[in-house]
Amino acid sequence: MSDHESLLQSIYENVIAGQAPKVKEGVEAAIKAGAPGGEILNKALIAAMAEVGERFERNEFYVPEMLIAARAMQGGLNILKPLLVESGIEPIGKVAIGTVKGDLHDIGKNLVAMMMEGAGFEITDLGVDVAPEKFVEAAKGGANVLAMSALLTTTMTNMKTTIDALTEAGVRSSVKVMVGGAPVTQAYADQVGADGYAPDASSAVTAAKKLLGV
Ligand code: B1M
Repeated sequence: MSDHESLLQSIYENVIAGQAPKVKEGVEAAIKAGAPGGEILNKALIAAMAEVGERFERNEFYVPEMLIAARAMQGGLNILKPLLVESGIEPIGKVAIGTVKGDLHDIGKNLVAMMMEGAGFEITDLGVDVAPEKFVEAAKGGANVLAMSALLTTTMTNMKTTIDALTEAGVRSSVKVMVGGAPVTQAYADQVGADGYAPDASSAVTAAKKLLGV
């Protein structure tokens, strides 16, 4: 195993074990050793969370283990952020992003926000458990794109509720709506009347640019 690979492997294992300080050290060491940010993200951090999800499904992990793994991953992501985000560029559009009502998962949403910020969008992060009215307010406040994330099959339906609220408030046509998150598909996006869908953070950037024609 090369130096890079063993560093990535140890980050992967420490995310699963929820060892936040070791994940931070590992990400710092991998950056210092010249590992590309995309590899640290995909091969170590995201791969580890996928494994955590599988262990949860097999009843080998419970919510507390998922939570400490998520915290460890978020710590690693924060260190990686400067590599994923370039600052000082003129905004190419305003995006308000949030995880829909009832849903507390924020890692994917944070990653999408980081990548969009890196691509030159101005980001307003509405947080998690975002009520439809908050998205409506963001649309009224001048956002060009509303980006909704959902990780639960039980909360993805709030994407439709939010789109309906935008229509009722008379602002649906003034804003582009993008949806994403593990259970969300292009077919679902079409079904709820979203303008765009992306399966991951980097294609979310491409989709948002396409929606705004930039
Ligand atoms: Co939860 N959880 N969780 N969880 N959790 C899942 C989602 C689950 C699939 C696990 C499983 O069973 N295998 C399952 C959902 C099942 C379902 O709905 N069918 C589940 C469950 C059941 C639950 C609870 C109900 C558990 C319980 O309490 N019994 C509970 C719900 C709480 C709530 O939200 N109300 C719960 C709680 C939690 C924690 C709080 C412990 C923690 C979240 C911590 C946090 O986010 N701060 C947690 C975690 C960590 C997970 C897993 C393990 C990992 C999620 C993650 O961060 N992935 C997850 C299993 C899994 O996904 N394998 C699971 C990494 C992240 C980078 O990926 O978020 O998919 P993801 O984002 C991707 C893409 O989806 C996409 O880009 C991102 C980067 O590529 N994307 C977008 C995301 N948003 C986008 C928006 C876009 C475009 C692309 O445009 C707008």
